[in-house]
Amino acid sequence: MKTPKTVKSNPVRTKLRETKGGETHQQADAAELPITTNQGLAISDNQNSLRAGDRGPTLLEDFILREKITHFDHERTPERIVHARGAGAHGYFQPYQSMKKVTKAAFLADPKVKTPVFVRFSTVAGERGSADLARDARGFAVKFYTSEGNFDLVGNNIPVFFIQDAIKFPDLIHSVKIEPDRGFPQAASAHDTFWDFISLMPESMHMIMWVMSDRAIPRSYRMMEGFGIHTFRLINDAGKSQFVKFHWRPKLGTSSVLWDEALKINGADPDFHRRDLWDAIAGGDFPEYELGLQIFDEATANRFQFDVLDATKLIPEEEVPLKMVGKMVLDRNPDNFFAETEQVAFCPSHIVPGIDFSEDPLLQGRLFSYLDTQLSRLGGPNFHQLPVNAPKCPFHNLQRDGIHQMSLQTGRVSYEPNSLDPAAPRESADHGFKTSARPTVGNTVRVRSESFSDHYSQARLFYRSITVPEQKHLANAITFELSKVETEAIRLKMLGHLELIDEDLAETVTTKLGAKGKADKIKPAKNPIDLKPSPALRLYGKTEPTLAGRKVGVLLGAGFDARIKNDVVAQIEKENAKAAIVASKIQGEVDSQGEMHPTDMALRGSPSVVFDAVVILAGDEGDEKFADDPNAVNFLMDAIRHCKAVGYSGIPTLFEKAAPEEGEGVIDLAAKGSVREFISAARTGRFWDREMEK
Ligand code: HDE
Repeated sequence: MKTPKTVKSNPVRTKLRETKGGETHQQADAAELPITTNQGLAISDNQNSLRAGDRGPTLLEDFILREKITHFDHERTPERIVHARGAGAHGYFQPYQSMKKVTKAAFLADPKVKTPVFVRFSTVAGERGSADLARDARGFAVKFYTSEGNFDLVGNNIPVFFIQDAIKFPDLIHSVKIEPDRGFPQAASAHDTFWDFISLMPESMHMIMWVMSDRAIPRSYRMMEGFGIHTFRLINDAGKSQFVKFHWRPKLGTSSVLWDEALKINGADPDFHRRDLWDAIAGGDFPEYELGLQIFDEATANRFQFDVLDATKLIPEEEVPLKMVGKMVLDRNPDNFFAETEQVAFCPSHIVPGIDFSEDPLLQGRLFSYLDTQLSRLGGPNFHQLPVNAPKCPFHNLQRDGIHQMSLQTGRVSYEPNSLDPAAPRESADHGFKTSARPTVGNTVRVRSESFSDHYSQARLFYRSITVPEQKHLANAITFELSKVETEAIRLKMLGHLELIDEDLAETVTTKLGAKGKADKIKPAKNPIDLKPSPALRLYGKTEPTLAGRKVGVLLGAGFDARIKNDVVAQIEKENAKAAIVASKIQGEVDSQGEMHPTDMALRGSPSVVFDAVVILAGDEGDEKFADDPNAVNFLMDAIRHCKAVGYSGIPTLFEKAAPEEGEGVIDLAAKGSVREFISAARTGRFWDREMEK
């Protein structure tokens, strides 16, 4: 991967017009289209409104001013009620082999065919301008523009959800959003209303384990998994139906940040994830994900101890392995954030022949919600005509008119059947979507099925399957969140739930809260059972260590050794990672020979939390200066605290001030072969033994 060079300014038209006031008037050349109004009228002066005299009032007659300001006044559309903050990208999906045996979906049928996609990653709770590193689930929504119409796989980065029935969704979201009287906290679940709701929702406990784990603070959208969550159906040509769960697996492996890093990243770069995705694609390092399917039949579903229609449960991969069926590559940034990322409208009911829904009551509710919300968010029933939403295959029907109608709908006939227009669209029994035949029995009831009642076994399964550092982070996260809850009764109820999940976890959190012996006793609807741990649920240790796609901060101080710098940068780039050169001054830093080296970032705005590993190089002068600079001291101190690989040379005084010099993953780069040693440490990622917070 190439390290970015200093950005040059674009050339601009320099022909200026003389004015009395000295304002800038850039002029279009004779051959260029001048700036115009929305009616195509060329504008002669885009700097001054029409006024009665040099210093007089502005005239109502100024239609150019009014048009421009009116349009500006209406630039914002309502933000999404959930998933308001997101980042999007274009790309394609390509299957590895034909999946015709199990599904007639065309986009899974031919390994030669690339289907265009648009993906939007998002946080759930925060508003549009909130910070990226909130503790939250992430949306992972993919629109496949298939030859048979759009298929939207609107998933999250966590394989289960908080609730079992759509009727609880408004309550869940109201509880996690800003509290309605005070208007805070923003993009944070650490407050009373959220935990009050959760403490009364035993069904949420499995999801709580996931959102309190490191999964909820991913390192990058490029390094997180995705899940369709619900059970869906696959239908083949013969009409045979099987169940399926959808999974995305990132090629770069999964990785998260630590909570202390998340807090600091939100200050240093609130756009951390959005920028990371943009920069990777712009630099030609295209994010890639594999699509995995868990396919199983009705008989298998009936053997599970839980109900496959219950979205708070997952199917361990050890029981139904993933079949990897294709890859998705994101290779193009949006041209316009608003037109594409903001206006894209995903909808779980956008489906294609070969895929069908299940009776999961959460999914069934979603089938209503998305179109409904888009009617108000995008202002009318024609948002499907926006370029990012329109299918790339032909589509035509007899729906007519409506606000923002963009197509010129011709002809006399707008109904069907008709005998007047042989060319009018008509139904197709052969190619049309057919809902799979499913038996339905029973009275109309409002009940929760007893098969949904085990709320603790899979929560326990998750906690007992993850690695020890992940368990520790999870306990710390619950402690952090519950410490922010003002109402004691809510905290004690939550401790009661934790006791049912895992005694050690409950004890750790109880001790950290100082609430020994105070937990509520909770009577579960069904007693939890011990399930066989599932290593696939771990974040770390599932994939080979790699530095690919990561960013190493190389901090230079005056008098550094250029030979080491050049060697380390070359080896980082060889790993398909990025080296970001940091120095106290953005203009650059001098090496031991007095030569100036350009810089990508200034130390003041680039704490080590924005990097995956760091290198610090200096001569005597630089070392002294670093030791006196709190930014440099924090840079090293945090890199050590966050268990990152650290390569260094010539900074004994800085070490004295900031951290011990010894430790696994802390490598002196002056020694022979040590740069390779550093690269191998950086591939490993974190040295958990160094973690100070117990
Ligand atoms: Fe959503 N969800 N959701 N959701 N959801 C929306 O649709 C809703 C749920 C998800 O990047 C909204 O266009 C209900 C589960 C993503 O544009 C809204 C229920 C999962 C996105 C809505 C759920 C999701 C949304 C808001 C409970 C993971 C962002 C704006 C039955 C499988 C898509 C919009 C994007 C967005 C409703 C639960 C994923 C209000 C009623 C479970 C990734 O329609």
